[in-house]
Amino acid sequence: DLFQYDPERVNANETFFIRSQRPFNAETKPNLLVSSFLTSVENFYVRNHMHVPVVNINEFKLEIRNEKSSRSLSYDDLVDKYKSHTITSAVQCAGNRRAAMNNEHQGAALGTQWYVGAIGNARWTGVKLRDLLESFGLDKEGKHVQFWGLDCDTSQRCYGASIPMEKALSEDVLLAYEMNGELLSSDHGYPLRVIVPGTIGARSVKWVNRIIVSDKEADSHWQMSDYKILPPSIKEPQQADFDRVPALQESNVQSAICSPSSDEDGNKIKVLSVKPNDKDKRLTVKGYALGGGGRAIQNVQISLDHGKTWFQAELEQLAQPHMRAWSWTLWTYHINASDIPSKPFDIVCRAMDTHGNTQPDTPLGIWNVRGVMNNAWHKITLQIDD
Ligand code: MTE
Ligand code: MO
Repeated sequence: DLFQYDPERVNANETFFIRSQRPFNAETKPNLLVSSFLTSVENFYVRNHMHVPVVNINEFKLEIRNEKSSRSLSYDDLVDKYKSHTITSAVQCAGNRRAAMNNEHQGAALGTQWYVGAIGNARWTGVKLRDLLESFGLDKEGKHVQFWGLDCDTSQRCYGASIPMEKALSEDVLLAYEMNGELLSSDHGYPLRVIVPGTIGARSVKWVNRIIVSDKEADSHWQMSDYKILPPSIKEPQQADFDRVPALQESNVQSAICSPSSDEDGNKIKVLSVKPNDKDKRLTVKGYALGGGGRAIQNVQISLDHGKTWFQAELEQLAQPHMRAWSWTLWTYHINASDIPSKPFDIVCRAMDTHGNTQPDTPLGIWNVRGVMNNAWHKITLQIDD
């Protein structure tokens, strides 16, 4: 039983919408996402493609190699010999918001049916990948850096992914051993994981124990035949010529409404009944936004008339260096009671980054059969209780 070392997940049903148990896939309930700027370890979504591997830290070795040479480091070597670096970064699955990509015209978006919670924001501490590559003289030795995890299936195929060397040598790509100041939990990659900020979650390989510098991308399923935007004519992934489509790397501009929300499975919510906050008869709306690729969020806008007119939300964000805005932005907007229709009505949100990139109004124009990179305006439907 490969899953025998999966951790016990206390209160998982209160925290998450659980999409599958084996492997464990669970997204954070929306109201919890906006309850704090940093997502706690307990509340952070989990996306596992296989079981959680068990690691004996005294035997753990990180192998670093190219075609010519191979070296390895113990966990203590890594932690003691290299300078530590901390960043605040969101991690978002490229499949976040996939459920909203299913439509009657183009068909199903295949994969885990995530609502808006396959994202979290944390402080990550570790070693710069650049420092490691430079110390082994591997920084000029290949076009890609591959990461391989300890989670392998019965035929010894392990989770793996790669990023371009240029990204690997950039300031903030980490081999992280801490999340929010604690050692990594087993679901989030103990003892070591990659954090590739600004990039889809799939490249932030957990339980990493092999780093390979190569002129080739990782030949894993997840690099080659998944996490790609297939053309809309492809209705079944089996028909696809994956070699002609590039592997996704950078995230795109994203935002979602997280409060009000319901405890019911987010995907099925049609109308939410809410009471305006009593005192001043306002309705407070909250959510997150993320620029992707290190681009900062410039604004988040709310519309009550499907995008004819917009209101500007207040932003909570970190001061981050130019093109290194890895953290998410949280936002708040108070709707005045006088602006709230009495019948059920929709609220939509959309964000714009500092480059003017913004979100498409519907998923129709970005539909793809694997349902990745859905960043259409997020909409919730509300009914005000009297
Ligand atoms: N790394 C390994 N070894 N195995 C995995 O299944 N899933 C990837 C990535 N790294 C995965 C992995 C995907 S698709 C995502 S979105 C993120 O981890 C999720 O990270 P989290 O579970 O810490 O939120
Ligand atoms: Mo993912």
